[in-house]
Amino acid sequence: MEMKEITGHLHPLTLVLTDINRIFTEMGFTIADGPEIETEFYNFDSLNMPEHHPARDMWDTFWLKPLNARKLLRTHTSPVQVRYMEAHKPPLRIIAPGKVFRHEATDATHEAQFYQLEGLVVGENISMANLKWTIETFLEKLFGKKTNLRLRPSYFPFVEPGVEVDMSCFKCDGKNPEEILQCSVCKGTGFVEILGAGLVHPKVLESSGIDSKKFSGFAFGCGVDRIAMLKYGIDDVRLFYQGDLRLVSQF
Ligand code: 2NL
Repeated sequence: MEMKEITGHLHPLTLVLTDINRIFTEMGFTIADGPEIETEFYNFDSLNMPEHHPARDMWDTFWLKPLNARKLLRTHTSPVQVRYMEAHKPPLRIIAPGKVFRHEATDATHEAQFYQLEGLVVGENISMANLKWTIETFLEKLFGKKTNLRLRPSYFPFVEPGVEVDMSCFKCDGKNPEEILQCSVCKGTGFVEILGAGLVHPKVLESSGIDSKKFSGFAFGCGVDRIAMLKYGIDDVRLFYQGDLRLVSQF
């Protein structure tokens, strides 16, 4: 008689989120959470994006009715970190993993609902060096091997300076030119884009009641779905949300 699959499986996003929580807990971070329905203040204003700020257009937002209540589905988990800064004195080390929402069309690399991981460290003399070491250590633990980072200047309204971080490809290592060209993960570049980060903008610290003359901090954000796709070689983000057991039973 044919044996039917009877064992349960954890969803690949659950596997990655569990890994992330374990790694950061080991590094002394606290896991923070907060509401998925947010106010305009926590999702935008407190993050140095007042009304009519052009950078708001970077996030296509689901506004909730009635529109004059100014409530929305959070477009990132940064509001969780803002709420945490309001409620706690530095030094602090937190991550904020959770579901976020974008009002945009779906394709192989975009979903209207997905998971984001944000992280925040605030203390005295926190620098880009602390940011780089923390990201390096996290990625090494997550992908199981040492990676080299490449920081490129970029813009996010809530940090200054802002960077985009690439990691050397965990599949081909970005070393052997022959191998890199055929690599299915980095598509011949030797690096993969993994997250955005920077030093917390003084206005963001001040708006949560932290003295920006005394304290500084770094923050980062990345897509958990994107990390899971890279790690497990999945080419369409929509597969995570279709409930098809043929996907889940492979993990
Ligand atoms: C990206 C970029 C980023 C942050 C997120 C952050 C949060 C607070 C203060 C300052 Cl409370 N910054 N988060 C900073 C830089 C980049 O995410 O591309 N995410 C997918």
